[in-house]
Amino acid sequence: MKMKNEKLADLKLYLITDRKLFAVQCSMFVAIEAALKAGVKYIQLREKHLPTRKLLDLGYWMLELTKEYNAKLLINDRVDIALAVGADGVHLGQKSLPVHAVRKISDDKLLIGVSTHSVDEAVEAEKDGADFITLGPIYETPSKLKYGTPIGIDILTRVKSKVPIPVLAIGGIKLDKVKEIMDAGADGIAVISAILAAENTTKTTEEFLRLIK
Ligand code: TZP
Repeated sequence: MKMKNEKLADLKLYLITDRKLFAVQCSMFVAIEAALKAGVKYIQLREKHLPTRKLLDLGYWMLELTKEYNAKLLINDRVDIALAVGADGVHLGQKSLPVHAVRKISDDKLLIGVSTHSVDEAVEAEKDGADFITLGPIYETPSKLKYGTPIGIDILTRVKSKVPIPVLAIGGIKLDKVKEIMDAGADGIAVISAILAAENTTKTTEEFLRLIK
């Protein structure tokens, strides 16, 4: 456990995939590779509603890519896929298997992140043994309320005072918000569109990393 948390030191910028932002899948790989080249060290493969075998194939591809850049790959929700492809971890939602059950069936081999949306969920995830959490949506996201009502920035300070594991802010975060989020106590930032839909992926990723430090 201690080893795992030491390794989380470079969990500052967490890039989450969304194939729907791209007309073709290979463009998503190009953007992800550009972000990896620019220094992203944690990627979450979050592709909802893909048939299991397609997701498995995508998992293998993503693992090859992330390994090349010495980055970590977490799979959203699907512990079975994470174990099958040999990913570094799994990212659980509020309706996923709970952390303790994932630790049990994975023989404690996976890094475990949990999506949270309130102080109570954050405290619960930490108690259940999560390695880190995402907290949001902090702001409105491009896809509006699909991710829930924005919870605002002040909650970051409250969660940080109660939860010792890394807390990554998520939801509608663009470069101009990084400073206020880090000032509020976040350990890092999780993004989809700010990087994957950026005109210049490399520059945007580099700028995020610079501002987060
Ligand atoms: N969970 C809370 S907000 C969100 C997720 C997956 C979406 C974040 O996307 P974006 O484009 O960075 O706002």
